[in-house]
This record gives sequence, C-alpha cells and structure tokens, in this order.
Amino acid sequence: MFALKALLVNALVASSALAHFTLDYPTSRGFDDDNEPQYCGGFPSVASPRQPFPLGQGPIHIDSHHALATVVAFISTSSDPTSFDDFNKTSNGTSIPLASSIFQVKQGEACFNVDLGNLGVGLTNGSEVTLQVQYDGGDGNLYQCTDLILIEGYSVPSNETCTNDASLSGASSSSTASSGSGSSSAAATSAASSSAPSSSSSSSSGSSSGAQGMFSKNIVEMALMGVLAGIAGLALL
Ligand SMILES: *[C@@H]1O[C@H](CO)[C@@H](O)[C@H](O)[C@H]1NC(C)=O
Ligand SMILES: *[C@@H]1O[C@H](CO)[C@@H](O)[C@H](O)[C@H]1NC(C)=O
Ligand SMILES: *[C@@H]1O[C@H](CO)[C@@H](O)[C@H](O)[C@H]1NC(C)=O
Ligand SMILES: *[C@@H]1O[C@H](CO)[C@@H](O)[C@H](O)[C@H]1NC(C)=O
Ligand SMILES: [Cu+2]
Repeated sequence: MFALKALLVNALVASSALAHFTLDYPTSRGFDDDNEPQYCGGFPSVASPRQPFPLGQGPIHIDSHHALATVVAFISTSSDPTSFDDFNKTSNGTSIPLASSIFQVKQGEACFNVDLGNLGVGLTNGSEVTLQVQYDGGDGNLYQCTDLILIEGYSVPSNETCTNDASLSGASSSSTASSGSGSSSAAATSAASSSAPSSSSSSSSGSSSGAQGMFSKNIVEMALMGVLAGIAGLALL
C-alpha cells in the first residue's frame, strides 16, 4: 500500500513537472515547475559560467507544454539583475526594447531568433546580459532566465540554429534573417504570407522537431496513465 501511494505520488509529480514550459537553449538557470511564475522562474542568481552567445543573430529554443501560449523575450544589461526592473532600463537609464516580438507557439518544441547587438543599448563583444523568456499558456506568466556573454561571430552548435522562427509568424517581420541573394521584396512577402521555410534543410528539421513533440506527448500520456492507474489502485484499497 505504501508502495502504491508512492507510485501515485510519483505519477502526479511526473505529470506536473511536464506542465508549463522549458527553456532548452541557451541553457536555463534552472527549472522548478512550482516556482516558474516567479522572477527568473525562481532562480534569482546569475549562473556561472555565462554561456557564449552570438552578439548578432542567435537562436532561443523552448519546449511548450500548453496547447497555445504567448511568448516574449527581454534582456537585462546588468551583470547581476535582481528584479524585473533591471530588464527595463540600462544602468544609465536608457530603456531596453524587447528582445523579440510578442508571438504565439503551439505545443511542442519551438525556436526563435534574437539579435541582441541590434537592440541599440550599446552591447558589444564581451557584454554580459541575462535573457528572460516570459510565457503565458493560460495559467499566468511563467519565466525562465539564461546568463550570456555576447561574442561577435560566435557560432552556435549546428543543431541549435533556428530556421523556422516562431517569432516571425506574427504581423511585423522586419527580418533579414535568412541570408542569400533573393530579392528582398519577394522574401518579405513569403515571410509575411506564411512561415514556409526557404530551404529543404529547414523542412527536415521541422519534421524532426515534430517527432520530438510527439515523443513528449507520449510521455504526458504515459504519465496520465500512471496517475489513472494510481487512482484505480487507491480505490481498490
Ligand atoms: C517595465 O516596467 C513596467 C512598469 O513598471 C512593468 O510593468 C514591466 O513589467 C517592466 N518590463 C519588464 C520587461 O520588466
Ligand atoms: C547609455 O549607454 C549606452 C550604452 O553604453 C549609450 O549608447 C547611450 O548613449 C547612453 N545614454 C546616455 C543617456 O548616456
Ligand atoms: C571577443 O571577445 C573575446 C573574449 O571575450 C575575444 O577572444 C575575441 O577575440 C573578441 N572578438 C572580437 C571580434 O573582438
Ligand atoms: C542538440 O544537441 C544537444 C547535444 O546532443 C542536445 O542536448 C540538444 O537537445 C540538441 N538540440 C536540439 C534543438 O535538438
Ligand atoms: Cu502551465
């Protein structure tokens, strides 16, 4: 009976830990399901060492466990931010623009690109920033933070590049994201009309992330079955 109760508790914990969202790249300071509504997801201290991240365009990967969620990212230029206020202004009072558009993601893995060197807040090679992702999947704002050092020309691991940028699906896309020689007006219309990726490699990465999405969905289903089995077990006692 104790074993059964432990099993039920484990199943409940497992299912709740799969809720909300995770920040997968760059690596989050930490994930704590219960504290995710707090500043930096309940991890207020800078993680050391800071992770190298491009001063120019760089990718952010999240995994969303709600059917539909609203996402935005913003940064602090303080080397030791302590509150949301530190994500509003630089030390000399310049206000910091959002690091991304405000956009929506469906359940599963998603990525978007930021260009921190272009925010107009004086970031240069070696600047230290903290990026905070805000996510609302219907149960309030949730947060995750990651501590970065910006490196000019830094190449992210090849599997972390973001070709299907979820932040571009909304209205304003002034992106010069995809390199290449296509006419800019054609690129703008195709970006606006759909999220159709321009290269075949991006469609293959899209399908692989789809497979991972299904994989995590299976985990959720298994966890739910575990809960049901635990409840059924208790009813028998
Ligand atoms: C900036 O300040 C406003 C007003 O205090 C606050 O509502 C908002 O959440 C802050 N923004 C960030 C990114 O911290
Ligand atoms: C504040 O600092 C930024 C970055 O160093 C600089 O670009 C900007 O001109 C400064 N603004 C003021 C009002 O001093
Ligand atoms: C950027 O800074 C790193 C050390 O933080 C240095 O190794 C590198 O040479 C610098 N790159 C440029 C382009 O200045
Ligand atoms: C990229 O590879 C690393 C190391 O194998 C892995 O931890 C990470 O999840 C991968 N990223 C993506 C987006 O698949
Ligand atoms: Cu949630």
